Amino acid sequence: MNNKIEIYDLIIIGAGFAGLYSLHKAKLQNLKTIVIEKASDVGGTWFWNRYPGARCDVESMQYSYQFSKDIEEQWEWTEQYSTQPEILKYANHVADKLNLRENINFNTEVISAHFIEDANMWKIIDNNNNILNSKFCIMATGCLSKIHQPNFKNLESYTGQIYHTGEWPHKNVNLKNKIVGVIGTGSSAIQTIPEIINDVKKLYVFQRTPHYTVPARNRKLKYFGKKISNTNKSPVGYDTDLFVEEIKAKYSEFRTKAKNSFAALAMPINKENALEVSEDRRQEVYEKRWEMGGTPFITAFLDLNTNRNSNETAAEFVRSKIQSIVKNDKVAKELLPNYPIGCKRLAVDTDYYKTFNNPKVSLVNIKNNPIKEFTSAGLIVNEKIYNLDVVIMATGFDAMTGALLNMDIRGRNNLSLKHKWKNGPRTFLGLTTEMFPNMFMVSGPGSPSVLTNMIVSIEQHVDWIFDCIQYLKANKFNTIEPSLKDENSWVEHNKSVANDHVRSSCNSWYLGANIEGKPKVFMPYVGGFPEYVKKCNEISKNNYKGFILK
Ligand code: NA7
Repeated sequence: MNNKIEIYDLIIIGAGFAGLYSLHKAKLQNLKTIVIEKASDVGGTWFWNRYPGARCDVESMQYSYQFSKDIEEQWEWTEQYSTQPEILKYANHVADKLNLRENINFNTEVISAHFIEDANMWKIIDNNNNILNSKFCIMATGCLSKIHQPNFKNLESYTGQIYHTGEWPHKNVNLKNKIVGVIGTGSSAIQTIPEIINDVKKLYVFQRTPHYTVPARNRKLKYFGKKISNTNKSPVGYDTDLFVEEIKAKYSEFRTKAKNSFAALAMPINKENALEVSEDRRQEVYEKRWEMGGTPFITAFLDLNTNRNSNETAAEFVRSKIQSIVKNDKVAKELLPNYPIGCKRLAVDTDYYKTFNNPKVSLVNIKNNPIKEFTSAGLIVNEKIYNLDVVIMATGFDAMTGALLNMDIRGRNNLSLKHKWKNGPRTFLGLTTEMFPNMFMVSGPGSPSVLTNMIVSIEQHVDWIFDCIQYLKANKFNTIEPSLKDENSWVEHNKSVANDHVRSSCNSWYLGANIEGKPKVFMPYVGGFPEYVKKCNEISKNNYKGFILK
């Protein structure tokens, strides 16, 4: 046991986009800070999710930091939707440019974080038994960072290779001429499957629930190669050529537009309601969105998220597309989702449905006949044995709370976060939780986070946290934590906005429904980014009303 105790102003857990920006802000405020990161390098989700075809579903020109004009100007994205390697390169570029690595402990995992009341300090113990003390603690642990590995019977007896998309190895995985099974058909599987089909000898796709996905229609970004001072062209380029200089010339206007939109994402909005237009008009709009590609499909009409009958028209349109793309009627039928579109996060793909026309692919419906068990050579479904050289688990994450509850976090009175959240997460603004003073979460449950462009949400959270730390210092307060009353009303407000929303109408990871035994609580705030920011700003402007400052 190493008893050396280091004392910091701030400890940040995680070196993904939230951790990196937090560290940058901490350095600007001259706070003695250390970041603890489990991985061997920066990047968070983009460090781990390096499976074939991994790509962001938010446009690159939007999925990037805006706090530094320099970085914004210099960095050159190459595609409309960036690949995982390019995003990781960007994270590395930011870390290098801002000189962040010297304050990051890589290959280190936090085991526990306990608030020591007498000293008003967080005591953190890592996997090397190092003890670190700190006044403030920022959990930049990510929303999709603890993988979900279902506990399949006899999994340990399987002698083939197993890879989880969320912990894909750094070495090249050779799938050439292999018989491969993919378990799960969420976004990760939807990106992986078309990417590996040419290599494999045979691909079995084990599907429990069909997912909706729309074509990305990803393209290379174009460069004029010259600086443009102004332009009238809309920077939202889903259905036009994308010239980077034109976007950059209007970048701040573009970013403001995004921040004022529901998902902190600038995308084309149609103000019509789906059932208030003619059938012809509806089809015309859906066709155009389908051709345009990407998540703007879900903003084809204003009421798709709020009116189930309207939503059904969009769902039916996608079903008809599936049936027209997939040639085998039986397979097409198995691929049809039967719940509201957008309830599970809408995926964007390149040739996903088309891949099912390839004779190498077999779709295995495991809805009513789950995987019974693994054998040494494969797995059994409905008494049929599938021999597999490789199994790809595309089974998702213990989202939003998984990484936090994986650590032994204790607040005042030795209260554990696990205990406090036993019936679901409870936060004030998704930033803080009562009984855990000076502990901040970036994009925590109860904030818009995963329902928005994550980087915009991250910057907003980090800015709010550092304004708060500055305020505490300037006003000589030692601690901040939310009042129980205000936390309760935030939790109730979250519940009420989620109640009738389409997002909470099916079993999704937003609801914790993918993890056995996890309380079913809709975790992200679904009231929209602008509304949320307004609330956060009101609170800070009112001397942190709703918080107890000591
Ligand atoms: P998702 O979207 O949670 O998908 C996981 C998939 O794995 C989904 O199809 C699940 O079926 C399936 N799954 C999970 N557990 C099992 C078991 N026990 N048996 C069979 N199938 C199972 O994770 P992704 O990694 O694809 O995407 C996560 C997010 O990353 C995504 O939303 C984007 O934001 C990026 P189910 O639907 O639960 O029936």
